[in-house]
Amino acid sequence: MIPQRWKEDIIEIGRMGRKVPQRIESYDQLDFEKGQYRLEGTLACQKSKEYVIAKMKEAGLEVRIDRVGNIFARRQGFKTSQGAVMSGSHLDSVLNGGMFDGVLGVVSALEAVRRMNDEGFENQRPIEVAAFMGEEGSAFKKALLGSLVLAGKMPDTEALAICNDENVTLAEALDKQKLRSDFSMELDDVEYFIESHVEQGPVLDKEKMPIGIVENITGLTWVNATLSGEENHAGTTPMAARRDALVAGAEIVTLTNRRANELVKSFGGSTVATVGKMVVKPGAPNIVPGTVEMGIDIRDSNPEIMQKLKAQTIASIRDLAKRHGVNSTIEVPFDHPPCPCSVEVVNAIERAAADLSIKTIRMNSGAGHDAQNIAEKVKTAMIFVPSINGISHSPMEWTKWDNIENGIKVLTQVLKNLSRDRRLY
Ligand code: HGY
Ligand code: MN
Ligand code: MN
Repeated sequence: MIPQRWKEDIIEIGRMGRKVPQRIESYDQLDFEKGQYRLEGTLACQKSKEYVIAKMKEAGLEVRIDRVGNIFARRQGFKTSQGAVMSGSHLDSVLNGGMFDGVLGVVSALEAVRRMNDEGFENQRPIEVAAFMGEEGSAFKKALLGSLVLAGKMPDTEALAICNDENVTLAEALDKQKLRSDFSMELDDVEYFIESHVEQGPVLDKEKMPIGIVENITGLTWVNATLSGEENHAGTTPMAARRDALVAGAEIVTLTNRRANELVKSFGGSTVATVGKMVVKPGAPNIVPGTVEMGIDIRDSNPEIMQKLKAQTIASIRDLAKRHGVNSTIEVPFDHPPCPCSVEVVNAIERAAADLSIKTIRMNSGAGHDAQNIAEKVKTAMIFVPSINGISHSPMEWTKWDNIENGIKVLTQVLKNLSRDRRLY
């Protein structure tokens, strides 16, 4: 029997995130046209945050929002001097994204606290439920932005000045939504962090395993390039006289893909590279493309290989642009190193699942997460639940309700264990 409370939260936030708000409650209702558009700064994202804040208050939590819009909700412990136990994820989505990515982690943490309320559990360490701002980088250009500032890796003033495609700064967007304040959360006051998340990959679903415990989170970096050639008439411009930005761009795509495959072949590792964005301007068949804007996503759990591929990609962009007579400007909006998780927290999750007779495997994460920023200062690990066919960043993203219930059970147990006095644990 699946408790309705958290399921309703996920369905309701998913409803708000669709261009045409509509409830989807089962896998067979999924539709490629009905993805999530909860980009940071949009009305859909604002509504999902307001919904979650209301639920946090209903659960008796003390809600605070920091300078860059990270939301924290605290269940006071009776040993407030001890470091808190924090759990959460993000509410923003990618373009046409799935309804579980991020939302599952926020709702699972909220539900864990509601279950503690139901049974009158008394936590010694304070417990914080967190919803981090702008994890996807789909609006304000840098992924994991809210947790990057929280971890002290970027000044809040720099983040607040970043503009979205409508040239609205993050500060303006958050002020308009009344979703930021002067509160600041100090990670020094946090002892443990656990992020629950859909796996977004095929391992758990293929192995029919209910829970994954993340030991390592991949490194990820983006290389954004603008190639500027010369718009011209497709009929009258001789081939030899062209400065075609797209021909250069197309070679960069195939070279990047080939290099990543070669690295996987030689090192058998987790190297991935994707040219996920390619905007051709002006974009008509009878005009030689003058400008191409590319976004390249490069990842590896081995930092040396990731840096090597990033450097090779940057060098190739410059070289191929030159060869095709086009100019190139390159920007690296962020570079998040791979992150080993805390052995203590991994063990704590494993023990909690074993106490509940729920099977687990240890694994790596090919997706980036706020947890990798928090881990810079806090003992951190992640709980994964299966993604059907490993699909994510797609409207076809789905996780079975009973798998989510398993994840919530394990999260609740490990948060209770960690929030007791360390001597009991
Ligand atoms: O891109 C990622 O890996 C994450 O979903 N932001
Ligand atoms: Mn994502
Ligand atoms: Mn996510």
